[in-house]
Amino acid sequence: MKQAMAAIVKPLPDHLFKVHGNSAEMRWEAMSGQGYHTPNDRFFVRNHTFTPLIDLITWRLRVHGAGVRCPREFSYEELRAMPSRTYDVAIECAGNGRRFYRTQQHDGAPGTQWGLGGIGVARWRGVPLRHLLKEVGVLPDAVDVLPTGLDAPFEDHGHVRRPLPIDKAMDDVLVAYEMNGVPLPADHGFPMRLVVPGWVGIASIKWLGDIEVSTTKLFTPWNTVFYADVTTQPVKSAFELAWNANLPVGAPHVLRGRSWSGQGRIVRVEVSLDGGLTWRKADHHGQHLARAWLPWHIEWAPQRTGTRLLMARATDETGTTQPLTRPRHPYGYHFDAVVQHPIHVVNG
Ligand SMILES: Nc1nc2c(c(=O)[nH]1)N[C@H]1C(S)=C(S)[C@@H](COP(=O)(O)O)O[C@H]1N2
Ligand SMILES: [Mo]
Repeated sequence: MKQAMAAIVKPLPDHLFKVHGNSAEMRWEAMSGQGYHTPNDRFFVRNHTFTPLIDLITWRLRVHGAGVRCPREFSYEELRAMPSRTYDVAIECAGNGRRFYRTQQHDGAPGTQWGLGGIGVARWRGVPLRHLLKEVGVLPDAVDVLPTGLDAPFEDHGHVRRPLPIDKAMDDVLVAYEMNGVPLPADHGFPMRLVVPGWVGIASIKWLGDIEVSTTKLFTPWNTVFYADVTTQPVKSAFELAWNANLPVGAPHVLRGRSWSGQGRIVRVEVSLDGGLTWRKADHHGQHLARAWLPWHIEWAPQRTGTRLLMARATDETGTTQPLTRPRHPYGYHFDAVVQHPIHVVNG
């Protein structure tokens, strides 16, 4: 039987995902009852075109350019045999929360209308990019590192590729081949992807085929047009609840959520259950890692039925607190304002 080619390979059941064209947003209620990491079956997918199926036998990672002394190709086995590192790191789309420019601020931006589900935290294992660059003799005058994906060219812009400054490339970037203990799933970059902690998702190029190291600044549509001036992700928070969830009146509830920032560890989370009149400090549980997220909870026994707006705001270790509004952005990136999450308190 012939089937239409899907942009995403894994199943996208409606209770876990909201599909936006070639991409799929995680529903936040899908994190309820989960551990620290986002399971692979519910991790969001952001594809410029569609997930390619790559043959390991012929796949090679080519590392070359004026900034290296001995350019070469690496096979999958060669990379797997190198010393590996494991990082718990969030990947988040720069456009995560774009929808709220329109729904909360009445000044929308074009592009995928993500709610807050364009983020996930996984345990990534792979080879530090620094190690790979040393293997090919990275030169002191290297400036940029340009990873290119093997997925189909995007419109007339060529393959998805975005330069990374050499300092970041030599710092904490991973060439990852494992996600939460299994080989990278096709949709998340099999056989290898970059994982660039703290930075916008576009930096974490999937389906890596080529890495060029230059001795001059590089420019591609992904650092001049799309995602031009965005690097580090701002502070955000989400409740592990469905949009318009029903909560029984009178019963004690534990409201759970997570907060994150690309700039560092979350140090405080406050929740308002009355639309922003009063704020209470949330307690946190589980791991507390920089460049991933902080799970938190707060108890609440609503006494009246009706619709409420739940709000959570976090502060990170740089002292940045989520604002109530965010200045408009032409591409709708970096919506970090407090999100008003509607729920209905109903008779039990
Ligand atoms: N080759 C390639 N890499 C890519 C993309 C893409 O379309 N092609 N999308 C980028 C964007 S915009 C994001 S937000 C992340 C999403 O990673 P995920 O699909 O594993 O969640 O991958 C990035 N890497
Ligand atoms: Mo993205």
